[in-house]
Amino acid sequence: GRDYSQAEDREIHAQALEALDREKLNAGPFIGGALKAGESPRDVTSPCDRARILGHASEATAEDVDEAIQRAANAQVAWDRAGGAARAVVLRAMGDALEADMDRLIALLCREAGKTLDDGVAEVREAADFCRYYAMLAEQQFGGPEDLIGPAGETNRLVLHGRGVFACISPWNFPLAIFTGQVAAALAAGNAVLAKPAEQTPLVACEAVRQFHKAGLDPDLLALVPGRGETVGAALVNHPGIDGVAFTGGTETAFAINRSIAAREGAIIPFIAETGGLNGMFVDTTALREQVIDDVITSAFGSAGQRCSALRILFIPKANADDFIQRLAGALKTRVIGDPADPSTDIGPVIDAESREILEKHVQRLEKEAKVVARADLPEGAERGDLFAPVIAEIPTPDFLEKEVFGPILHIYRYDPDNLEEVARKLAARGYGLTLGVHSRIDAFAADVMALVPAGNVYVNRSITGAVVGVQPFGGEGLSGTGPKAGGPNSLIRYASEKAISVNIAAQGGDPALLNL
Ligand code: UN1
Repeated sequence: GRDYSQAEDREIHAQALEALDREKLNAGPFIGGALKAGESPRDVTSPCDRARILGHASEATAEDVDEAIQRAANAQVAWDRAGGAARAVVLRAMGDALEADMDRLIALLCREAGKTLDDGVAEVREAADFCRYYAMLAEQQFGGPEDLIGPAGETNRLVLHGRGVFACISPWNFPLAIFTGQVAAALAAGNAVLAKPAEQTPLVACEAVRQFHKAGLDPDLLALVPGRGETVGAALVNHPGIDGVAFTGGTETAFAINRSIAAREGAIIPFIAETGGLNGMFVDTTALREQVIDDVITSAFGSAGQRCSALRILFIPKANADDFIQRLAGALKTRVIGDPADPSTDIGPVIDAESREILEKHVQRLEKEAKVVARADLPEGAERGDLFAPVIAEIPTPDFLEKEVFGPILHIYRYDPDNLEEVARKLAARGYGLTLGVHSRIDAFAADVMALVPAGNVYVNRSITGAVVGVQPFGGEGLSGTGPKAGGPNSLIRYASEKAISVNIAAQGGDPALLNL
């Protein structure tokens, strides 16, 4: 692996960016291994520099979706029957292919999604980890029937198999890792996939699909159908040939998909949603100050706050608040904001102008109804792209935020420890339940916070982002998602169906080997 703190490896990164800039990239409907013309072609530009045209992208048509579903359905039966061990071979090859192409993928993540070098490295590794982890689960859980204990004279077995064709709809904030993770999960469980990437990041998705095919996947088992949610997304979730939907993205979009699926005539299909969070971190007076500062800065401003796991509201006891706020403001000033192609950059751009404008509008509200206590400076030339100056603000009530604000804005609420329960209940009442941080050295404090605030992932005395596949299975409750968690032992269950097979062996002369299903 590379060590990008070393000059040689940084040089390789710079060369990969240059090489990518000389390429002309294309994304569009990618069906049966062929890139199609699609419709509504447009330029893909970089969030770091809107004048930089990375390539072109087109959208899938309704006919493209039909064709891809047809091919997927035909290919899926053999893929399912091949079993988990055969599927694991392809998924492992995909993990290796991603790692082998790491330099180019990091460059592409930087240009198309505005990822810093550290985030790019982490993202390629995470994508490869998903492939390998789900390969392992495919072998363990889809390796053949499990014998159940039943009456004499029959065999009873339970077997997991794919549901059919899955639609995987992924976000722009992890355009490689979440895209690959969803696809790998659906494939591992024996499904074929139509994947719709976020509108902002079609190029990296197209690259991932190419890698899957190169890794030995039958191209009919994975099609890319790029486009808008209102067109392609709607076509997918309403299509009678789609047997399940996996979605990661905003809570509002999840509501819309849920309604569409519920309204489908003659179909009941699973919906796997991983959505937003209104993530809090509760600090008490026993917490280690330096640790808190470090973890808050990482959790709130890492990846420009564009993670669903990111810290949104920090709860500090009022006795320590002034000191903490001053230190956090100082720490924010040390962050380097700018072009993510520069390895020393800590915070890159937000994804697009729309996102930047939503955040600026939120800052206006904070200026009026709350108190902005620190704002970072933007470097020269920031207007070329969508850089947004990170903010720390103090909010007057624990329920000041109604919903997720997706970007580098940290809200702080100073609480009275006597009112901890009331404060925590107000946060919980918003209905989200993704990540939760606790900084304390008192068991009872951590236990109280955990009992009061719903969360799928609780982090104690550490940062609340960067869940590692297989180590911290990731996903929320309530408005934050349906589960199962990504990168955990139960990840594949809802992508699969369970079949119980009972054979009367008395009818075959007591010989269980005759019909050994
Ligand atoms: C997301 O931001 O949509 O733990 C989910 C983390 C990541 C979050 C990914 N796995 O920070």
